[in-house]
Amino acid sequence: MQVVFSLRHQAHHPQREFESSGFQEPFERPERAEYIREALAADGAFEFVAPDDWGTAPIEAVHDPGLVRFLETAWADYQQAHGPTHDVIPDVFAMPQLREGMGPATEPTDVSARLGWWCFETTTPLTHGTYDAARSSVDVALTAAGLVVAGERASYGLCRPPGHHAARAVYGGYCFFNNAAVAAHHLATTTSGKVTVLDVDYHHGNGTQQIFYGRDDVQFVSLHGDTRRAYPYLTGHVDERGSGPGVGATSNFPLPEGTDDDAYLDALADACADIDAFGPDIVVVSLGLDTFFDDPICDFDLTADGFERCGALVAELGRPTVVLQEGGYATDDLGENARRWLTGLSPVASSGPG
Ligand code: Q9C
Ligand code: ZN
Repeated sequence: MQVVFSLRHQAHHPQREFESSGFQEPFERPERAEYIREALAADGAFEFVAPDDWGTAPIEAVHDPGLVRFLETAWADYQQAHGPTHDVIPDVFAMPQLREGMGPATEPTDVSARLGWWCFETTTPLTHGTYDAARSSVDVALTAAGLVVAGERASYGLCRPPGHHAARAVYGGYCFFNNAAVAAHHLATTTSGKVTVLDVDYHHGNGTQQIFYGRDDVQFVSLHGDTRRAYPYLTGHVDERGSGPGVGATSNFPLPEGTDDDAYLDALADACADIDAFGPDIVVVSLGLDTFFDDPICDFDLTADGFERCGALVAELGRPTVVLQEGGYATDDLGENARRWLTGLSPVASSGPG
């Protein structure tokens, strides 16, 4: 299987993230991608390729161009106004309730105020190299998508930073651009086929759901920690099924604390039944490995064996599949967990090159 990877992800390396009770070491750090790269490089079944440069047009096809412009310039603007700093985190969020009854706000001009306009939470710092890394992560996703268009049965984009929490006009949750959504939109519009995004990250893919909620050409199916107890809290409930022409093209499977391999695979089989009913031409998997029993910020109980079974079940859909990396914070096990999931998807690849 071909693996798309770029060292440019390393340009995004926040020093700390802010959570309600204070600053902590970032969970989303460069070693995550490096450990996955090492584990796949040590297995002869995987072949590495560099991403192409796709520019900003495919990003602006799903995101507000204002968000792209902001991420391109905000770090430098902030340094000029308030620097030097390493990380930049918003302090005032543009909550619509603030102007209730007064009409909507417009984008502020002050850079600190713009941070709270384009970002929804505090664990996603902007740094000197964030824009560059986020752009390269999208390039990785689009290049992996291109491999499947060119005839590969499966490909893997080792995206970092992740993407699925980024909505059309707001970033957060360690995500800046929604790699899976950019790739799925690109696939749906350039192949005029139907595309499913299957999101198996522990956290609900609120951004991807939001981007495709009203559409019938891209299905969104997610398994996740029930958002009555888990981040991002505001989306991911079973009654969210899509809107307008998209009604029925969104499916959510919220799961309880302690969900183990067998329980997860049962839910994944139900998700796959919804995918079969939709009948996509291509599947994009948002692969979070934070469902692992030893993940430091999540509460599921999956094992490496379970990940291989998940990959094998997705292979049974029998459709070309683009796998894109999302979360996963048990850094020491991340490489092996990714390798096992991909081996389950593509067992043929393990028995020889190509
Ligand atoms: N107390 C991804 O896995 N912190 N993002 C939540 C809840 C943010 C996860 C804190 C978690 C973001 C891609
Ligand atoms: Zn996650």
